[in-house]
Amino acid sequence: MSPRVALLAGGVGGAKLADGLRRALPAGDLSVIANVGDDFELHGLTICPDHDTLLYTLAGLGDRERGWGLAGESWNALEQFATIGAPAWFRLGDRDLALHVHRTAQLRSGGRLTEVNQALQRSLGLHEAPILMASDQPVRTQLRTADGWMEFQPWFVGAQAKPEVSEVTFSGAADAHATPEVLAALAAAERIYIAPSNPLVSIAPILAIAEIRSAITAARARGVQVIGVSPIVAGAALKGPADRMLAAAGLPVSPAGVAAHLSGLMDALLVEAVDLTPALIAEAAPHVATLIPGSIVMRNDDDRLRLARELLAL
Ligand code: FO1
Repeated sequence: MSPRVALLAGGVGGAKLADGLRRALPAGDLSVIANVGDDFELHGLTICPDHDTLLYTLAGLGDRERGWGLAGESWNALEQFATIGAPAWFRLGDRDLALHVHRTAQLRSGGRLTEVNQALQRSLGLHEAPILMASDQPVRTQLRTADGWMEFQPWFVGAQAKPEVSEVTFSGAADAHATPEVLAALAAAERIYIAPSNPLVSIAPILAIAEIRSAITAARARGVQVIGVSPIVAGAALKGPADRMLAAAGLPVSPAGVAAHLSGLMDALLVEAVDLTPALIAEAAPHVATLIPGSIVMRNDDDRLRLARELLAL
């Protein structure tokens, strides 16, 4: 019997593991708790990039090359945005745009973010609507750079994550509540996984919500194991700027840095087998009791399923 699972996840790396777990588990046994720190407004629309990356990936509709957005997308609206002098730095495809327009209209009619996004999931074939928003209230990742404070997407996409980050905050997190769906998923979870997403900007905003942190602590107190998957392999991030950000935070660019950032929260961290040296074990020991060697790089669908099964078998 496989355990009921809650997965904390950001965008691209999180979506790959979520896809593997969804295929490995019986329907309804996976809840994905999505980062909301990347969400923002553009063209007057509410955009939830990590939710949408999870949605398109789990629905089998995502563009595999980019990792985000829809496969086979057209870009007429984007070209027109550029022509009329509207922001075109954030690439919204035509069909993706329809989703943001509909979501925004639903929210304006009084819908709750989780319910609106779950309806979108069902409309695209995810009948059990497994993706839960960490909060229905805004929690926004903000980064201090040499140019001042920046919102997440203008930094990540607009400035290509180039400005060095000296501080990260999650505005709104102190007042944000976890959703009833997230609290129910964590209360029912028999296993909690932390995806190989950027710990500083994809996982940290979820954990910045005190009710989520407490629910994870409560789960551990009743014997639920919290197991992370390292987003750092052989001294580099699998994707994105996690390696540079760990270095800028004064942490080792290794699974030990990931463990230090999530200190005391995990029972075990799955690392690529080649990374598991006595030095790494010693460095990570104050922050996580166990490092487990595995094969964690997900290059294709088979890798996603293999990693999911590896995690479930632990
Ligand atoms: N990432 C980019 O690097 N460039 C883009 O223009 C871009 C557009 C975009 C549109 C919709 C969406 O759901 C995601 C999009 N992303 C884009 C990905 C997103 O910025 C990041 O992957 C996540 O926020 C980080 O997890």
